This record gives sequence, structure tokens and C-alpha cells, in this order.
Amino acid sequence: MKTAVTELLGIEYPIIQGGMAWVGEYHLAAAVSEAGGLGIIGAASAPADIVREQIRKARELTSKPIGVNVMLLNPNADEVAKVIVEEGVEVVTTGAGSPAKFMEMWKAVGVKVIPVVASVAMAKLMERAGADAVVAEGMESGGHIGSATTMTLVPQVVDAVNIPVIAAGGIADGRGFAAAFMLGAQGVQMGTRFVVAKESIVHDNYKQKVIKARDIDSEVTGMSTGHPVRQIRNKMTREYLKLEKEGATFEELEYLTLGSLRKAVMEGDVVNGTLMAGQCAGMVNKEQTCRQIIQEIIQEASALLNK
Ligand code: FMN
Repeated sequence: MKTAVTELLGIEYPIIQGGMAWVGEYHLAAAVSEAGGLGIIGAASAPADIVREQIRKARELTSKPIGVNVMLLNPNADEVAKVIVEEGVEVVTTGAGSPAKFMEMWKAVGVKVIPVVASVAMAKLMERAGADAVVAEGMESGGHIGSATTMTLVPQVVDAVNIPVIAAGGIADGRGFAAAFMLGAQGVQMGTRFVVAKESIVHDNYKQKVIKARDIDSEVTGMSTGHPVRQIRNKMTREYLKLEKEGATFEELEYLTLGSLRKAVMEGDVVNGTLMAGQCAGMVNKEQTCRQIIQEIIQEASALLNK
């Protein structure tokens, strides 16, 4: 399948596995790239040395392009940005700010830079800063979210910029993939469906929560602090939302979620852990390999788009 995104990134299918803290480590990233999509190592708040090790391990499993997701607010961002250059990473996606200060360094060695944006204004700013493409991420997504929906954000971003747009948020099957293309996107980024991939190291308790989730089982915490996060409802979200209602401070709320994603991913604590997942969890019903996921989506979408 040829689109502006497959051409830009040198990949077979325009499907990107979204950068995911703890979840998006080298096994998952390499499996997605090996299956013809683009796998992304989620650097989150990891030290630069760990990111380097993750990249090298992914390289042992695939010779295809891989990406790294850099959270720009991370205190290690400067070091991680250099590791990306030193290790010859092909693609960088960025979140939580503007990558402008790293742009020259990355562009000089041919790294493709794809910021994740939640508004038209941010998309325009990123285009001006030299981005090669943008991911327009709607609030249906798992993890940290903006306020616009994928259905409304993607076409508005498509109209506003001249670089390729990749749609994210709520896409879990061939119908969502085809819809994204109808909205003008040239590729999709998915998180939730890859959380339950066979190659994902996420604890089975967490995977089962995603597989069993229904349409309305996700909850957004952190609205009051300006840091909204979408996740599956559990004891932790109930406590968090109760505290928010009672006017708890940002520090008190932060304390409650300290290390909670790691607890869910690594220890399978689905009671006190943070089970980041999007609204599309209701459509994610089985564990499959990354190759099966990508092939199924491409076949479904091709049938729809050829109709
Ligand atoms: N996006 C980032 O830019 N950085 C992250 O560290 C990050 N962590 C995530 C962790 C989890 C468990 C999930 C589900 C999503 C995360 N995201 C993160 C968002 C994904 O990269 C992706 O854009 C999003 O999941 C797409 O929406 P979907 O979940 O509906 O497929």
C-alpha cells in the first residue's frame, strides 16, 4: 500500500504503533516494524542509556525502520535527542511541547520528525518548525489527551497544513483505518489495539481488562489539573475522581498515580494501577500477533475502500 506516509518513512503499510510509556518497548516496536508498520519505542521518562539499549535490542530483531517517541518535558530529553542521532533512528515522534530546538540536529542526519498534536494551531506551528508530518490525536485515545475528537480534528488539521497527517484516537480496525483516509489522513497511529498484541509485554491482567472493556468503560482523570488521561475505570480512577471533586491539589493527585502505569504493565495491578486505554478498547477483543493485527486491518480497509 502506497501513501505519502509509507513513502516518507520507507514502510510497507501506513500503520504506526503509537509511542507508549512502559508498553512500547523493543519487543513490540520491533514486531510492528517487522510486520510492515512502524514500531515506536516509548522513551517516556527513561534515562538516555536505557533508550539506547532499547534501540539496540530492537535492531537485533528487525532491520526495518524504527521510531522513538520523545516526551519533550522529560528532564532527559536533551540526552535522548542525542542518542537518536548516534543510533541512527529513522523516525521521531514527539509529545508535550515543541521539538524546535532539536530540529536542526535531527534534520542534519535525516531523522523524520513527527510531532503528535491535538489542535490545528499546534499542527501549523510544527509545520513551520520543519516537521515532516504530524499525528493528529483525538480525545478518544488512551493516555494523555486533548479535547477535540478524531472525527473533527483530523479534517481540520488536513485543511490547515501541507505535510502528511496521520490520524490517531479510536482507530482499532479496518473501518477506522478507512474512515481516517476519508478524513484526509495518509496513515494511522494506534495504541490500544497494540497494548494487547502477543508481542506486547503488558501483564495479562491488564490485557484482559482491555479485551473485556465495553464502549463506556474508559474514564478521563485529571481534567481539573489540565493533564487529562484516558484509562479504564477501576478503583484507582474512582479514588482519583473523588479526590478531584473534593478539590485535591495537583501534588496529592500526582502522589496517587506515582508509578501506577508501571504497576499495571509490569505487575498486573489492575486495582491500583493505571490502565491507559482508549474508547476503542470495546472493539479490541483478542490477542493477536502484530502481523495478524496489521494484515487484518489492511484487508478490511482495502475491501471497504475498493467498494
Ligand atoms: N503517547 C505518547 O506520545 N507518549 C506516550 O508515552 C504514550 N503512552 C501511552 C501509553 C498507553 C498505555 C496508551 C494506550 C497510549 C499512550 N500514548 C502515548 C498514546 C498513543 O501513542 C496513541 O497515540 C494512542 O493510544 C492512539 O489512540 P488509541 O489508544 O485509541 O489507539
